[in-house]
Amino acid sequence: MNTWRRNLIGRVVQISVAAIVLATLMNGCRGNYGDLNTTTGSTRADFLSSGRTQSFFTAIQVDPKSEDSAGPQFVIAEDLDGDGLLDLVSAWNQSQPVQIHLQRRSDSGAIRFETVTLAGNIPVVSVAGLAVTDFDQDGRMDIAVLIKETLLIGAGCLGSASPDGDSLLNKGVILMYFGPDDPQQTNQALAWQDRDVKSSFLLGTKGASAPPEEHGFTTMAVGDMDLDGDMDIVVAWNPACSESPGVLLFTNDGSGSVRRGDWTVSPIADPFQCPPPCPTRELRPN
Ligand SMILES: [Ca+2]
Ligand SMILES: [Ca+2]
Ligand SMILES: [Ca+2]
Repeated sequence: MNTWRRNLIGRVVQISVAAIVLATLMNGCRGNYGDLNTTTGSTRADFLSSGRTQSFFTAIQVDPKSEDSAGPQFVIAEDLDGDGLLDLVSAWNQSQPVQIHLQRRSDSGAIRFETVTLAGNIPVVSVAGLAVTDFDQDGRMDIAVLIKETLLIGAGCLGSASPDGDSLLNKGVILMYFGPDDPQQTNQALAWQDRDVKSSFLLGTKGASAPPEEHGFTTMAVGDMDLDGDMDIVVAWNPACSESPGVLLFTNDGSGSVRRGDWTVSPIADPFQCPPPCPTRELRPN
């Protein structure tokens, strides 16, 4: 047998062995997911009944199943009650726009969540953002939800009188919930104090049917933008007033003004639309 034929046979044997080993490993690693959705009698059980998924993760439903008709839009993990266990906050397209899910542990370490729904005085159709931080600097976590569409009328342009807008447009606002002084009352809905950011009652384009990523308020970020020690809010806004910029900065004068809802709103200058002298921006090809 010549050399090239021996090499060919050797390579075929190597490939065959590798294929057998790979097939064996794949078969051994493949899970049986046939029972993820099972029917017992007249009861159909989905994967939430067993917790099994087609992955390495086990699933549990955090919010009560009876509450999930509106569908959560945003969720954030934060320790709300200071017990060292991460809790969850979710935002929903409904007039009770915020749910807090407090993590509890059994003696054996099993995780469950105690859900509390936070309502407000504003009718809510859809939400566009969620943030959790200590806005009023009292050491307790607070919640801000960016509401894309309320049933209230806001201002069409910055600095204009409110209400002055078209009822068919998005009517947004930032709604805040201040955490209770006593951590033991975190699971008491009435212990959370709600307050709207007055200057955020603003109109955007399109109506309530617009998706969250389009028209009116579309997203929100939080940080100490002016470095004065308190948290500020930045939102993206597709305004009804075509001359208004689309990114707004909300700053405050400290705890008292935050609690009253008195925030100062400032547009972030658009270098393509502002009058001279404008911030410069160089456009260069990559
Ligand atoms: Ca906690
Ligand atoms: Ca606080
Ligand atoms: Ca600040």
